[in-house]
Amino acid sequence: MKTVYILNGPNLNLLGKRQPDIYGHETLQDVEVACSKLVEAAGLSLRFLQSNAEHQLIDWIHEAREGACGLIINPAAYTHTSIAILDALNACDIPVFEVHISNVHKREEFRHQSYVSMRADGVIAGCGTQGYELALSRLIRLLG
Ligand code: CA2
Repeated sequence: MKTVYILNGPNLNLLGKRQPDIYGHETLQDVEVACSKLVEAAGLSLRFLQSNAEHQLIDWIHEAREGACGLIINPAAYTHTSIAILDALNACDIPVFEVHISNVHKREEFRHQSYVSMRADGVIAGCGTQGYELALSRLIRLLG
């Protein structure tokens, strides 16, 4: 069975527990449940992962490169800093989508820069946690 990877960067384990004005009330587990339903309905399997460590995210991107049919990533603050994550994504031939829960373009200037956008096939920002489902439905259509 083909596998979709959804990777989440630092502090996203706090989703739904802090700053609901910016990130909403849904937890990362709620997001995983919603994504699992879409993935299963498409006959695919899901690896939904979160880490606060840059090297762990890079190792998972390498894993996805070998065995996944698509990758969705919310790199969180590494979006704006990590050339290492960009390099890892550039080594992947699968479709890559970048998701941000908040509209980063409406926020501080340092959030306007994304290294990951230089590789992403699509970018979704400001749609709340629904952004993950939007990215997934685009990925599923591309794979169809
Ligand atoms: O909007 C997004 O999804 C971000 O990727 C979230 C990152 C931020 O650094 C990016 O600029 C935009 C922050 C993730 C931290 O998530 C939290 C969630 C709830 C409470 C505290 C942090």
